[in-house]
Amino acid sequence: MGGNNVDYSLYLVTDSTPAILGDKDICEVVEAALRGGVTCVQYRDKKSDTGLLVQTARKLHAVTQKYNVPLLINDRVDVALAVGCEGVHIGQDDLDVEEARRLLGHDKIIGVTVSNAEDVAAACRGGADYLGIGTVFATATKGNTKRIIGVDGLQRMLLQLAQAESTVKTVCIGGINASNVSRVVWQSTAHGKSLDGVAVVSAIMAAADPEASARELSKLVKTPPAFAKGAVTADQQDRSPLELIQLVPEVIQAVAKGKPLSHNMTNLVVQNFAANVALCVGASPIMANYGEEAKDLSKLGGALVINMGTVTPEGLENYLKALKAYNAVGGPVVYDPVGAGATAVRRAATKTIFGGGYIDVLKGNRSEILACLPGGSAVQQRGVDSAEGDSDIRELALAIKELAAHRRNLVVMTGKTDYVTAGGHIFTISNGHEYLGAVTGTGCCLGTTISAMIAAYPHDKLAATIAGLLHYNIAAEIAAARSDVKGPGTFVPAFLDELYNIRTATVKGDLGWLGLAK
Ligand code: 3NM
Ligand code: MG
Repeated sequence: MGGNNVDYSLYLVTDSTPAILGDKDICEVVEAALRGGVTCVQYRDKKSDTGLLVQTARKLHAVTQKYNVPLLINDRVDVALAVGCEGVHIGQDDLDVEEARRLLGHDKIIGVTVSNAEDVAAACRGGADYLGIGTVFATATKGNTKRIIGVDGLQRMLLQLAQAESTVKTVCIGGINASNVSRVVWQSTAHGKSLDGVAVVSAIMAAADPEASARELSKLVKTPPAFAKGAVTADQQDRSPLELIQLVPEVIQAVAKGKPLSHNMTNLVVQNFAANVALCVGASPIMANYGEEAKDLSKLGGALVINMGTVTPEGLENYLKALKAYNAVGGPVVYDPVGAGATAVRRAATKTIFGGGYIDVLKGNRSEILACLPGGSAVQQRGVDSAEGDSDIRELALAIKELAAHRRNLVVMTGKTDYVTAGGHIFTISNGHEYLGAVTGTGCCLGTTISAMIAAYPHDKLAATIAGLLHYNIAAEIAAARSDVKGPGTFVPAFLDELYNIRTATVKGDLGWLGLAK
């Protein structure tokens, strides 16, 4: 079969429409892209007649041959045969792979568009050389795409291929550009079968300088994103609860010592409470909802909390700006999808945020987390009260483990018992008190607490997150047991006291070195 030695890493799909190509010459754009580092070219033109297709394809082939890069033709086996180029790319609505193979022979490359498990299985059975998996993100370039699969859908198909021990090559397509390419490639390596490349149309064809755009994309495809180095490792996940609990004082001390910035983009209800919680655990809070500010704030070594408790269209734009700013420098991000399942707006906003960047820690109650599961969830929320549903908890726990593995992040699911996983073990924390569920904003302030911990202890976000949960819940237990606490109202100030007291008690030890050699 053809195509085994093809470099698919930066795959250019052409577009001849005025909206994308403008008045530029397609051969000049493709040549510029090849100079920039494109490794494979597909000529895609849905409108021109056969004569013009063959003529243009011949010219393009002369260009790609100069760079020793394969040229594939979209849909048209007849055009590929006439031109003698390296192969075709066929969509689900076009002729089938077996037929294309019969016409082209075994030396030519055949790629197939796939967007679900059945497509993948059929394309592999048919003997496709590579799969174009999409549509990853909504894109203006192809309006009639059947489905937007997101990175989750992409990962599910890669997992399917890994399980089938398939050697088929893969690229992803749809809305890939310089701002998301390294994250998509990195998140896609979660399951042992990684992408062989990314396919783009507008990011190069519509660029003012196609050569520079191709060069940048080519570099980004090969470079892990800034936040990759802070992701939880397999070894870190493999620790026992005992090993993790021993790290808790160290994390609390790191917060006290580092006084990290906790940058909260949070809802109107909890701003004041969250700022006080941040102070009590030892962080420096800033409540800054304006996205433009995030670029500067992201450089101060803190962490960002995105809490969509009072989401608005403008707010969502601000979240995305801040998310990109923190991602760019590898600054940790906590996302609290408040009420995610409650309304269509919130479900869409959650999708937009996951598509817009990398989240280090996803924290929510059961119904919020349910709404974040890939493919969406039919479960509707009554409101934003902490849901203590009776859904099969084991099934949910396995779902969050898979969610964390897919996204390569941490998932915290709160409730009477809290669940924490980075895709390996599922840790459970059973501390806490029912008063936490009787006053507003305690879930949101937990997000703030976790942000302080991961900012201060960024090399071990699993231990940091667990330390945050323990600090928070044990403070609640101590506060609730105080004789001056009579109910939820008196609980709040006592809770702030005890968050503070745990920190100060943890860092009280005054141990130093004399500085002499052993
Ligand atoms: N095929 P851009 S999406 C040609 O999902 C094509 O199969 C898709 O354009 C699929 O890189 C797409 O400009 C267009 O988003 C991709
Ligand atoms: Mg097609």
